[in-house]
Amino acid sequence: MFVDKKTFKNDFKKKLMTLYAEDIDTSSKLHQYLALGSLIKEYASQGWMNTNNQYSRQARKQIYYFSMEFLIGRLLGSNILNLGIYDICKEGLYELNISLDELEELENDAGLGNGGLGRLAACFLDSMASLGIPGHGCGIRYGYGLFEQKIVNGYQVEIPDNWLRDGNVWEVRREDKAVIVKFGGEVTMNEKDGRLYFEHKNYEPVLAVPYDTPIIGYKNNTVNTMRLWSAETIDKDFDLDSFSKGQYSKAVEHKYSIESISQVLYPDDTRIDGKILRLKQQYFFVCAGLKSIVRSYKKTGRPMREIYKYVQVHINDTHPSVAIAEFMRILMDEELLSWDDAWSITTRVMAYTNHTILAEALEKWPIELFKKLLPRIFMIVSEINERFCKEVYEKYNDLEKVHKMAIVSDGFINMAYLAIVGSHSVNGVAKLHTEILKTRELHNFFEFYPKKFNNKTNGITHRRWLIKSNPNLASLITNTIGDKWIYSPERLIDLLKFAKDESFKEKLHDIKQKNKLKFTEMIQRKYNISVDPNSIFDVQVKRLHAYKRQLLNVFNILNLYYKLKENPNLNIVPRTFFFGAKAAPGYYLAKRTIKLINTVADIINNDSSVNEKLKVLFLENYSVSLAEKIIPCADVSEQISTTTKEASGTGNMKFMMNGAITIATLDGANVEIHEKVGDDNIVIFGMKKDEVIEYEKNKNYRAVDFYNSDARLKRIVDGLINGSLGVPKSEFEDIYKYLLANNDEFFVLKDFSDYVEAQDKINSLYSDKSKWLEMSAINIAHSGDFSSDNTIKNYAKEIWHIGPVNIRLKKN
Ligand code: 26Q
Repeated sequence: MFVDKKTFKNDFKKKLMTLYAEDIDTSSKLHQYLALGSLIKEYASQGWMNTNNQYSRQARKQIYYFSMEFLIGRLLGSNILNLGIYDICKEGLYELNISLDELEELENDAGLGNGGLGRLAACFLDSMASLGIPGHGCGIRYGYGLFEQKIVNGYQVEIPDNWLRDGNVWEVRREDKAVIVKFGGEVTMNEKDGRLYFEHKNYEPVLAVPYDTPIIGYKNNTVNTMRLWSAETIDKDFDLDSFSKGQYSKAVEHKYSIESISQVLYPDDTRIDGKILRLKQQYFFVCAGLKSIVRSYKKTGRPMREIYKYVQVHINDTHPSVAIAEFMRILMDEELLSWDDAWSITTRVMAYTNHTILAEALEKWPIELFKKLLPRIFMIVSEINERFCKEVYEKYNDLEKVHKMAIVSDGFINMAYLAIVGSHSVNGVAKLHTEILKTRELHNFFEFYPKKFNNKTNGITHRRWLIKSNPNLASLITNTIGDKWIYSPERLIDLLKFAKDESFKEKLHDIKQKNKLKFTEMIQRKYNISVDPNSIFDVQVKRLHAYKRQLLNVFNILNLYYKLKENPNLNIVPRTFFFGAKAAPGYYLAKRTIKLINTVADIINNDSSVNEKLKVLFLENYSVSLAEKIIPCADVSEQISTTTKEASGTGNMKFMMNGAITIATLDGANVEIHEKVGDDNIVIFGMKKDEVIEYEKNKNYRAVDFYNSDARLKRIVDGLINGSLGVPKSEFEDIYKYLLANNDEFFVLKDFSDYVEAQDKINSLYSDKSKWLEMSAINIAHSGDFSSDNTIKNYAKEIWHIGPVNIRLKKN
């Protein structure tokens, strides 16, 4: 899109006036933000219409990315960037005495996700639009996103995230496109002319209203759509029946019970508890999404049996996997296709990505609960199961195998198995992860369907995570190698030639320092803590989970602290350890770990004998917008999960792209980062995959042996319960027990010594500034391969079989 500065300024002033009857001098910052957002959406609307028109005119295959989570973050800055008018807006506003940065800060993050999986969905939307791929998001418009985290006295406190309180300038409510979703009731079966008909009676209807958000491609006129569904009562305000009988509270209760379906995001990404509301959420958006897809497909007048040529539904983990049975229902009950035809179409339409191998995160639904809420869908799942079991039996003649692979077994429906059986593609999210799925977790299925399985290593959008969040680095890169990398991020590799160029490295250094300085000023203002911008910024930001091993990080810090106490002249580069992490509200151990980090931070930061060299900061409320600030400052990226447990990780890629050096286990995508940059440009430590697997198989790990044989560890672990941390002895007793009595599930004690050594190595590498900057440059150079553009190209080519559509600029 094109607009000149003068027009932009006028448009902006006019918006302020038409929306609020205000001018620049009388308007609040919030009104200025809202007016700007509304103007930017208007600028995008022509492209949005063109894109939609062109997609339907040309009958192009559409991808629908079904996800319970879209962790979009803020849109103002990235929308302006993608429209290609960032400088115009920034300068224009500046001339009006307004800071664009400041307005961007007023936007509430759309925190409609827990972490990696939700953020991946957001990066994918950005990449699909930017590559001109007709791909859209389909999900839930939660009234409340992931909770806001406050730290009170070192503990996490959760506050509801009322992200819509100031309105949402980006969305458009499309009441005209609402559909009805049916829950509960009974299904009766009738036969007519040799065909079975199913009638769903006494169900509870819920109105699903879509809200559309434009997803703007980078300077390519493409504007795709993220459609999020909101649950409402059919009778708009109240249950009119109860209302007219004077049963007011019943009427209101009914309204709230319906609306609760899209009210909150489940804040847990680890242990699954089979709550009926969660299943309601899943079926709610899946059913609504598929209805709207089928409706728009039917408008093209093409026969239903060809829909697989024009529609791909991608299932983001098992959460939307009821889509398989729901699509079967539509094709059979509504479109009157036979089972075999419906099945062949469904499996060609659906594709599934697996994001986890942790057993406790695999979704299973109790049959009784499922059947009651979704009676017809249950019948279909049962039929899919029976037919599949028969196939397995025919192939292997082995009932035990059938039992192991059954979709419905031991009282539960195994959603991963349903997703595999009902899709034409099953992918893992990093090479190692896919390998583990194939050889272990899903081995039986891999043997049965070898061709379905494939790997698609995750990626991140370099537009948000480099161009937008680290503009000075982006400029330096462009000044050094030209701007081809912006459209072809793999061209970042051209930077390799400059990895030994002193003048380039000096500039790289200056940019990092500037970012760090800006961040420390913010910390000073907000928390009144002074941080040395010349210290090493060592950052671990991600969800808090035992397998991610924030504990290991804390133990190294305590070790360093004790060493410094013993020898205050210890020659180390000053270091600041940053943590950012939300714990699931019911995850007790994770919450204790937050308290531990804050307790250690308090001790260290208030000990003047060490705090010139060592500081620890827990950053409250880690979120997409905070990530955009901290990642460009990082010198060291902590990716220290127990090997085999982190499916991929995506934070690791963001840090690398911003020039941090990674300290890592060979887990998830760290393996591929290591492959690219080589031994000299990453610091690897810890157990290897086979070692973890061996220990788990033989059950012969003894945490207590490591505790007994390493005096440093003993001191640290004992410190948890002997009062030396200045808190009641009971405070960290459960962490202590978890490590010793419960045998340290994630091998923190085992990897401790190796990790300390790796951290020493970081210290000495950093001391050689020139070498460090060379490593940093090499990491940036290789990071282009981890752009989600690359990932999406692979999905498009190998799973969706689709190419880009060139959206023409057309003015109406
Ligand atoms: C499921 C049922 C009930 C309640 C919650 C859930 C639930 C919600 C979210 C289960 C899992 C999640 C999120 C998982 C997740 O974020 N996984 C991460 O996905 C990233 C993208 O592929 C990977 O990089 C990470 O390694 C992986 O942990």
